[in-house]
Amino acid sequence: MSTLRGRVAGLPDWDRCAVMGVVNVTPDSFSDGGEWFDPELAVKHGLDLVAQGADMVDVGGESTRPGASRVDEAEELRRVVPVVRELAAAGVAVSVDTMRASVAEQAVEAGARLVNDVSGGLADPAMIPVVATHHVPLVVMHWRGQSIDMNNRAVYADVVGEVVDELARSVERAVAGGVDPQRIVIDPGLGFAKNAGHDLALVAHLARLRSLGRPLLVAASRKRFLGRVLAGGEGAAPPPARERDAATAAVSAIVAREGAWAVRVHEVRASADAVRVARAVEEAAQAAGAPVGGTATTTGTK
Ligand code: PMM
Repeated sequence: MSTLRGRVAGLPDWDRCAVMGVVNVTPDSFSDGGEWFDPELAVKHGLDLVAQGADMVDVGGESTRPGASRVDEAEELRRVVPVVRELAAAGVAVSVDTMRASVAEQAVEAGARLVNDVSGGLADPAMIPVVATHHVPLVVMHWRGQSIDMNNRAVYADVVGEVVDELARSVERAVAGGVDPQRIVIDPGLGFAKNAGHDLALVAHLARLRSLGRPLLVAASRKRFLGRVLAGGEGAAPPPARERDAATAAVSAIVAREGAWAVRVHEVRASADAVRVARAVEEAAQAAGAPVGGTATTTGTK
């Protein structure tokens, strides 16, 4: 199964789907805006996420919620770099969530081991050269433009096919710019220029994304499509973002079983359990001679 999941050069080889915990050092993220805006609280939160089972911690200083406008560069640097430095010094595998090459570069110099660019290198022409020069792994997410008007770009004839093709082009651009293909992770970008139906279709067809041959990160945590699934009826209000953690863990179990390399989540504990259950089921399925679903008996006890 690890062949399904793949490996990312420069990062540990976890024997299951990895869990990336989110620390948003922002006042306005849709899911946890304001909670970890203070750098000390952000560092403490990152350490708590590791204690709860996170394999990596993703630190971001710019909200990408639909309609968000950009934060300026100096402010993003001020928010992100000190938090990355402290977490990395504490031995945490830190990822930096940024579309800016300058932020990626300073974060890597402060100890970040992975650059998570939701634009897949499209927002800042200097991003690919920075990642290539520093030999760090890069998350290439499917992206069609900045958050301010991305919902207008949620138009697809075949969402899975178009996301696969567009991601393939972003990966080619990164490789042509000198990024080691063995260090590239792909991500369908759930909720980015996508409606709930698009997101569900992508989760349902992860195998087609995996056909690109790169490890896959899935970031469903607390997103709108889960709110829609949980709304419970025509016209009913979706539960708020913070009440979508059980649904998030359900997605973590499903995508781990489908060979995702990692999940990116705000609430770590339940997803850390989910990926371990998925791993145990995977091992049972692989055990010699054991058909999935167990052997048939007529007198089974529970
Ligand atoms: N989504 C958000 C932020 N960063 N990074 C990746 N790779 N994939 C995503 O889908 C993604 C991301 C949305 O904001 P949040 O931090 O509030 O979840």
